[in-house]
Amino acid sequence: KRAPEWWRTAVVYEVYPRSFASSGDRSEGTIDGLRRRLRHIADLGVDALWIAPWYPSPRADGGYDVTDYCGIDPRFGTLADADALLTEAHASGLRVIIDLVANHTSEQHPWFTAALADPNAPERGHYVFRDGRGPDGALPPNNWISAFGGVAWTRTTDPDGTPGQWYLHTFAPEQPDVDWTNDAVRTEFDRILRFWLDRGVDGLRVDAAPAMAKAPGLPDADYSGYPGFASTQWTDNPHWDVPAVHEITRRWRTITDAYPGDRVLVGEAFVSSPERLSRYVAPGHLHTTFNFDFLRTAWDAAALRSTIDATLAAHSAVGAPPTWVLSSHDAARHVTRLGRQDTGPEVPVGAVPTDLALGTRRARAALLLMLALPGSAYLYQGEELGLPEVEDLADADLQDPVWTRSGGTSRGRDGCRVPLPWEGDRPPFGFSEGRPWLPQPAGWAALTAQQQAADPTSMLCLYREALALRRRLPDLGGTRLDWLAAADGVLDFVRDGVRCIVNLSRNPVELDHGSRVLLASAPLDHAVPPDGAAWVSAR
Ligand code: ISL
Repeated sequence: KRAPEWWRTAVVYEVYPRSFASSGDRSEGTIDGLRRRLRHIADLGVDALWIAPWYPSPRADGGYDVTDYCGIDPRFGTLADADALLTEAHASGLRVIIDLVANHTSEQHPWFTAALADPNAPERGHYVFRDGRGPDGALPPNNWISAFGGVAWTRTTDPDGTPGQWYLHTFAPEQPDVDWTNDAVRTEFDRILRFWLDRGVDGLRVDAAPAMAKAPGLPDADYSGYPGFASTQWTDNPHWDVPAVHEITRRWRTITDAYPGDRVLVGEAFVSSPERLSRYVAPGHLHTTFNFDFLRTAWDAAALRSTIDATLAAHSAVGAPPTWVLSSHDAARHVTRLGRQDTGPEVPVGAVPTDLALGTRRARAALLLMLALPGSAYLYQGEELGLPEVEDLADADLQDPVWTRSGGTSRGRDGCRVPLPWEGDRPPFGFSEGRPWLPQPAGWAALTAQQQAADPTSMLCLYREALALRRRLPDLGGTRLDWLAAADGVLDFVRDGVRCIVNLSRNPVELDHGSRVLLASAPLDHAVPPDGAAWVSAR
């Protein structure tokens, strides 16, 4: 009998390379810096790392605007550095997943430059160019809006200086959407996929997967009560999660599966429901996806249980592993989110006071919950240090397009992208020699990796212990989960020989006499305290 594929139970660590570790005299992360700190990831006990885009890019969207899909941004290093990283990661027992940004290119990609230079160039067909509506085509071709706010179309100027066609961009104007009905686009991305698989990557993360297909004819969207791109209520959207997207992924699956060694395609698909998510991992499509539902589920036992049950049901129906995510480079860090007492995830960070001690206790419990669930989990760099969202970055330091385009209504995503604190008692905390590209809070002296490694009660030590235990406990590797009867506000379930108790109520949960505790998020004293969790032997 064949062993289950590694990605069905893998814990994957997201590296945001600009903020992981620097080298030389740079103020931002490099591949060399990542290589030097690879031990940190290996010692954590994860199975793989996923590296956010490292390609040449003008960085209008932090690297998600690519000009050369088969190159490395010189600010990060060289292809030779990338090869060395792959070799060293593999030697340390770590697989490597890289990012595939296939919904759009940079506006500075040679295709787009050629498309702008000549309205009759074949490259126009690589993108979604349309004539405008109204007199002189002065209105956008339809009413679609961008994920970053504002109209999803930008008008071009023809080489002779007259106003020209409009092009579609689901994200920033610097990120024109490619047209996935165009054969040249499909062929080129086949080549890109093979380029990296040939180099030895273990997988690719498919960025913004739900954006890739658009409804034929590009009809106006119905935005009445518009709740946001991946809202649980918006299921019939002509430019997000359109069924034709699944034809693109089927093509890639054929390419990937022709390679030896269990290569994996991970979909980044923030969609309306677990059932819609499971369509991305139906047989013959992507192997697995990110499930963002914990990001929009309140710290509430009933809500979490219903998210878990719906996720398990939808994924088991298609034979794909459920996955779990608490943080990413797109969301406010969960220590901060969970530290907003009794508020749902929809409340913007900063709108209510944050209790970081509370958020930290809950984050510790949330880790034990996530790692006890069936399937695969994604960690985001810095969560193992319990880093909070940096909410007080100066306006002048903010770089994220969500901020620059929102007119100040959103602070953007820079607050979760602040460079990691490695060691020492003041910034840059061993991240770089000079001033880091985003300033680190002085208070992070207490949160450096070095400081925490020496403290058995630290977040870092909890992550290491939980991940080591998860590897040693085969019971956590299966797909079965049995709920036990529990008091209000308590999650209690068994995974064969391991029982997980998460206490979201205000009362302690007494443990049975003689219980063998395997790991706890907080000191126990015969009971799991409020906002605590424990793994207990069920044998
Ligand atoms: O924020 C989200 C989920 O937490 C989503 O709305 C997300 O922004 C969307 O699914 C796409 O994100 C990805 O592509 C973007 C890029 O800005 C993000 O950083 C990336 O993760 C465009 O390439």
